[in-house]
This record gives sequence, structure tokens and C-alpha cells, in this order.
Amino acid sequence: MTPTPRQEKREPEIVIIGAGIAGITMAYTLQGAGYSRFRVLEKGSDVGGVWYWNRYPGLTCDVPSQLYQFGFAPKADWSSIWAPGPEIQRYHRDVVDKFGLDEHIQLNTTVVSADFDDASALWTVVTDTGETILADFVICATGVLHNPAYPNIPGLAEFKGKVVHTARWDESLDVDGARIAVIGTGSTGVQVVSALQQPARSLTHFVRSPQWVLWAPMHLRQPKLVSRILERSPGLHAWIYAMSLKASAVLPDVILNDTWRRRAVQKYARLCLRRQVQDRQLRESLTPDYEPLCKRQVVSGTYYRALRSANTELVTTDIARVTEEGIQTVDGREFPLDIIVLATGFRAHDYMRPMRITGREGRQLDEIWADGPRAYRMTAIPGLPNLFTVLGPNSPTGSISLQYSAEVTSRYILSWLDKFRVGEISTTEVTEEATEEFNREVNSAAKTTVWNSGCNSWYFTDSGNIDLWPFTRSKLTEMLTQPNESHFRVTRRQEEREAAGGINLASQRKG
Ligand code: N01
Repeated sequence: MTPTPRQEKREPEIVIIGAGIAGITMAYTLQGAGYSRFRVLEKGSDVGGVWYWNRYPGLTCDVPSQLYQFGFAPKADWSSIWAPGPEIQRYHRDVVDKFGLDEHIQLNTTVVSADFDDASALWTVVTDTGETILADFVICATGVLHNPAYPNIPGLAEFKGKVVHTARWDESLDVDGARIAVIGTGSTGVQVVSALQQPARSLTHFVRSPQWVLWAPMHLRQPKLVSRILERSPGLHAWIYAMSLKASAVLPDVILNDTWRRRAVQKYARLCLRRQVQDRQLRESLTPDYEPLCKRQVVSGTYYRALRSANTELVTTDIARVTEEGIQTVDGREFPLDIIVLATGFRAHDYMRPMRITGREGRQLDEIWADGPRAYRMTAIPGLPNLFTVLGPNSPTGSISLQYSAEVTSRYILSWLDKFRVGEISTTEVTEEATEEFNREVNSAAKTTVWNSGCNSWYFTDSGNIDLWPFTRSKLTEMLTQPNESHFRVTRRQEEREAAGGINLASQRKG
């Protein structure tokens, strides 16, 4: 037998950043594997991530709730087939309570920086509360749709009324009888227009690029009988969840392959517009100049109806400026307003920003990502040892269940942590070559997807890459089942210890 160097066995200190879908999943996975030395730092005053931050009127999940839930925490009694935002937010809180994860979660805590020390192989995480935490591993679960994008429209700051971004909704805002403008027509814009049309005195929807909108009965309730049956039969519930996941494989298929299935969905999108908008001029204004499914598909049962209402106007002329009184378009038209709602989306590729991350040999994340975000299999970044992301770059937003993806990624990260726990490794860092190869494969596969069929969308990074998962769910599972050590630079603990001359692992509280 080859003698192995003496290695210390101990549980790693872990910091998870973010308590949304990804952070909760990671925390649940660690707890289930018997880890206890982990902390989840969350900048919001509750868990839930996007479901905590987004509270705009009309917020609904356009993915059926029996699918949009954690595999480890099935909820039998969703109120609706497509549950409203507040119910989904409550679900995340309930999951945290149910599994006793709260003791690990520190709310109202923004991470300012994370620095890796080469000598000790430890991360130093600094928060805005003045705390300094030493950790063996940092797991960034900071989400994709996290930083709101504010448009650069001249005069916006001078507007005398109220300006609100949908991702930072002001719950004290009185919309009843107000003259409201909504800018933007993604999934959010369409939902908020549908919700504000009735209470508003007038509603003007400013649309720069119209979207295809698939009709679905979004207000359909989940029958009480179904809830009771699912509650009493967990086995059946688990089976239905598994079947729903399996059936959702149709989505990547439609995205990746130009088959009759894709064409059928596209035909349905065109039919929805033709059937619901009889007015020829309005229909023309609402007709996108790109293929259905090119952007993140919008689903709504009420948007076209809201636009047909007497108090609502669609404006596709470009906005010239915002004045003190309202919006002026480039043709000189003035729209007097009380409220401007910015449904202008997110800086989707900012991920962990604005926190400052410094990796091996002082390498900054901004430097590593100078040409846009890139990771190995959504989770590892060259230059950043012992740091992983859950729902990081190339996550399958819009094609595969995010919860499923977070669960698979968390288990993958756990495999690395286990290697640390048993003393097999001290640090692990993905190689530049493996990351490059993965990204080459992604970029090549993304070229032939429907996302690349001729539209602009938040899927594209500034360098023109599509920051999504252009493969199937089985490929995702396969890539994240077992770490491939040949894709990583691994160091052993004894070597590190000797280099550092011994380290003290205690978390420190400053001030
Ligand atoms: O943001 P978006 P979103 N002047 O980026 C327009 C998820 N989501 O918040 O296309 C005028 O899609 C911009 O116009 P254009 C889902 O993944 C899920 O709606 O750039 N307009 C566009 O119309 C979704 O994809 C649910 O020409 C400006 C809009 O703003 C993602 O969130 C619900 C502008 C932005 O659309 C983001 O959706 C809601 C300007 N200066 C959201 N700047 C579920 O139900 C931007 N726009 C699960």
C-alpha cells in the first residue's frame, strides 16, 4: 500500500451568501449531510431571494407551483396552479422554519468583500455590519435576477411624481385613480400592467420591443380536493413531482431543437395575439419582429385584455425624456403622469456584484470576468479556490427547474466539501483549461438555440455570449454528479499547513 501523508480531518467552516432558492437549497443539503459549521448571510430582512425583493402588484409565478418548489419540500396545498408571489415567499419562509435552518441564517447582512489568503487557504468574508468571518469555503448563492436595472432616460430624476422599480416596490404607493406609466414589457411588465390597469385612472404602457405573450389561465385555483389527496398521499405527490420534472424536459427540447414541438408553441404564440387582439393597428404594434421563444417567454391570461381597456394605451414610440410632469416621446407627445413604474429588468450578469471578491494571488473577480461572467459547469471559477456558485453563470433560467438545478449543484459542492472533511483535500480550484473548454461547448451549443434566432434579450452578455444552459437536463445532472478531479488544481492540507506555519480557524467578530 502506498503510504498517504498524514492529514487532519475536520469539518469546514462555510459561508453561504444569499438565502434565496440557491442558498436555502445549499443550507438544506449541508444540514442533511451532518454539517453544522455554516452560516448563510442574507442582505434582505427575510429569506426568499427574488420572492422577497419582488412585491409588485400582479406578481405571480408563470411556472406551475407543483413544479416550482423544492424537491425536498413538496407543498400539497398551493392555492393556485400558478401561485401568487406572496404565497411563494411564505413557502420559502416555511421551508426554512420546517427544517430548522433559521439558526444558520443571518438576515440584514450584506457581504462587502471576500478575500482568499494563499498562505492559510482561508477566505476572509467582511460584512456591512462590521463582522469578519474566516471560512474554508465560500458559496455564492446570490442569484441571477438580483440587481435591478435602472434605465438611463434623461430627466428621470426631475420627475415630480413617484418613480418605482418593480423589484423595489413601495408598498405605501397609492395606485388608485393614478395616471400610471409602465416602462418595459418582459414577464414583469406584462404582469404589472395587467394588475394596475383596473385601479389606475389611466395606464400607458411604453414598449420598446413587443413580446410574444402565451395565453394561459393564470388565475386557475388548485382544487381543494387535489390538495387533500396530495397531503394524504406523499408517495403520489412525489411521483407527480417526478413526472412534472420529466414532462418539463419538453422545454429544453423546444429551445434546443427546431422540431414540430417548437413550431407548435410558436404557432400558438401567434394565434394568441391574432385571437385576442382584433384591432389591426394595435395588433401590428404588438407584433414582435423576432420568433416566439427567442426571449424569455412571457405567459399571461390578462395582458391583452388589459391593453384593450378604455383607460389603457400602448405606446411604441421611443421615449425622448421624462419631464417634471410626465413622459415626452420623440414625436413630441406629452403624457402627464403621477407614477412611473420601471419594469426594466435586471443587470442579470452581475451575479455576486457589487461585493469585492479577491482570489488566489490577489486576482479580482472583475479581472477574471473582464470579458463577462464565466464559470465551469455553473459552479466553479478559475482563480477562486474553495469558492462555488449555486445558480451561477449559465444556469438554466427559463428552461430547466431552478430548484432541481440548485439541488444537483449543492450535492456536487457537497462532494468537494466531503473530500475536505475527510482530510483528502485542502483547496480545490477549477483550471482555466477546463473552464475554457466548458465555455467553448456552451457557446457552440447556444448558437443554434432559439435564443439566438434574432432578438436582443437579457440572456446576452455584453460580449455577445448567451448566459444560459444550452443543454438538456440529463446533461446537467451528468455534469454535476461527480467532481472530475482532473479539471481541478487540488492541494492537500498538510502542504498548506506547513506553508502557513499553522492557522487559527475561529470566526472573529470585529468592533
Ligand atoms: O425584465 P426583462 P423583467 N427604455 O429584462 C425594457 C423573470 N421573471 O423584469 O426588450 C424602454 O425581461 C426592455 O425593452 P427591450 C423572468 O426570467 C419571472 O420583465 O430591451 N424600455 C424590456 O421590455 C424574466 O425574463 C417571473 O427593448 C426599456 C423590459 O424593459 C426576468 O425575470 C415574473 C429600457 C425588461 O424586460 C426578467 O423579466 C417576472 C429603456 N431604457 C419576471 N430599458 C415569473 O413569473 C429596459 N427596457 C417566474
